[in-house]
Amino acid sequence: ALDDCRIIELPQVHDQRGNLTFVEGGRHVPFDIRRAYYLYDVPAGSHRGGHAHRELSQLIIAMSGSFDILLDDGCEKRKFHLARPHYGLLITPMVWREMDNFSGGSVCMVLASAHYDESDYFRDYQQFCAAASR
Ligand code: T46
Repeated sequence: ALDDCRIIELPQVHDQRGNLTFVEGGRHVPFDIRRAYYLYDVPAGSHRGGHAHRELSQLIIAMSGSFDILLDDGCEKRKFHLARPHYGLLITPMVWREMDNFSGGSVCMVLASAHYDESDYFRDYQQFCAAASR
């Protein structure tokens, strides 16, 4: 699953008025978009994430500012830095994620393949690793 996680470059339309980026479900992301949410007013030094999803796929975009995301499939870890609104990080199911190093004023937007469902979360790392190694 970690090999399917990747940075996706999104289309950009530039003109003298500024830039425009768009994301189409099933086209720029390999899922239908069922939910969007965003993290903002994140205090310096905050850690977010610390969980994995059974079924959910997501695209994470730094709409403003920057932050780091560490992905972990239970065997291998990979670190990404997001800093531009026309790149998104695709995270597929069964990948643990941790987010930190949020810059001041950063906004993290997430496009998700399903509505919010707490039963889709692994919030315990040992339980996640046990399930991931099965
Ligand atoms: C993820 C990272 C990037 C809702 O009620 N609806 C929602 O759509 C979401 C995402 C969360 N919540 C509630 C659940 C918790 O009581 O908001 C509270 C904080 O959620 P959480 O601690 O999961 O937030 P993060 O920033 O650690 O994680 C979130 C997503 O949950 C997660 O899927 O990948 O952002």
